[in-house]
Amino acid sequence: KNEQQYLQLLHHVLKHGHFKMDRTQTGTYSCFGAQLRFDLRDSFPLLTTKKVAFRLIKTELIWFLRGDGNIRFLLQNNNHIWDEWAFARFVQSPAYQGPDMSNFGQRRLVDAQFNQQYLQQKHLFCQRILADAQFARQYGDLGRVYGRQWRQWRTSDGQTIDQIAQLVEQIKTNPHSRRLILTAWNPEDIPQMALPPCHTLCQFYVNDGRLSCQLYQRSGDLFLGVPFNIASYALLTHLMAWVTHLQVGEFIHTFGDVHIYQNHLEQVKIQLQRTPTAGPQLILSPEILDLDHIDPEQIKIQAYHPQPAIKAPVAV
Ligand code: DHF
Ligand code: TMP
Repeated sequence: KNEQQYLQLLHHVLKHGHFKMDRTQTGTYSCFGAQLRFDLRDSFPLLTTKKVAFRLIKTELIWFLRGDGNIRFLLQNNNHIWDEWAFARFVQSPAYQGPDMSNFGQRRLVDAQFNQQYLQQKHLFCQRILADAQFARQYGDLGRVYGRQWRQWRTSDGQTIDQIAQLVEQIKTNPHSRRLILTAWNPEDIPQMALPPCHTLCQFYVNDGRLSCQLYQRSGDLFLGVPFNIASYALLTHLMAWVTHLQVGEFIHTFGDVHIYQNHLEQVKIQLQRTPTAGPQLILSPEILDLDHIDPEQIKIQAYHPQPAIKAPVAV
């Protein structure tokens, strides 16, 4: 069963992960190398052992597919999952005049009064991104992240490559190709990214009229980010299959450093006590003709009956 594999990996990392201090100074239990396989034919792999906000997953993927790297579009869709990384850049810039926000990711977890200040400043920042297009251009941008690499990879002669358009074309005309690769890992651009891509590279594969996808994720926050990543790439596989007139096959999720943050241990234990139920169905509108301008309303999830959400702080 699909979700059981995820729970087994949670259990495995909890039991066998070695303690590792990490970039965010939170501390993780970590393993190197793991693989999950999700059969996409019968149901959609959105976890049922905790509620996962599909709305946020679809608007983030639509944002990638637009070639966008600016959080303004996310905020316009009431999606705040990337706020911290844009805010971190802003508070380090000379334009920021408010109270000291250095090391806010750590301080907000241990100092309630500071957390209030932080939430207020971040709220003001988001309001300004929405209201002021010029400010948004300057401080809403996360750099040359996923969407930019997918749709506008820069070449040495000043052109750009649209990897998504090329893939759609290749899957249609040359489905048995072994070169159906989508990569976000661009070494030249890494220094200009707010966060180097975690889902670095994926490959598509066609067999028996079914499209499968395998992702290599270099770094996986198993409790918080990975449930999003599973659903996001399952959705990408469905969308690619839709525009190339194929059925869906499998999503294979391969990990490098897969870890549980030390401050997610209680949450993980709660989740591991729960039993998964039948997964939901994905409904794509026939109005979707290309991947460039999908409306969130054109993607729906049906028969999703998850157990309650489990909150956890994200490490910045
Ligand atoms: N950093 C870290 N340390 N872990 C991540 O998973 C992560 N993910 C990023 C950017 N940086 C990251 C982008 N994706 C959430 C989920 C995905 C995501 C960022 C954040 C998140 O906070 N999810 C919560 C609440 C979402 C909400 O309702 O607003 C969750 O409970 O799933
Ligand atoms: P790192 O760049 O030091 O690896 O930190 C990135 C953290 O964010 C790491 O815990 C993995 C997590 N992450 C995900 O799990 N999925 C994602 O999609 C993103 C953007 C980050």
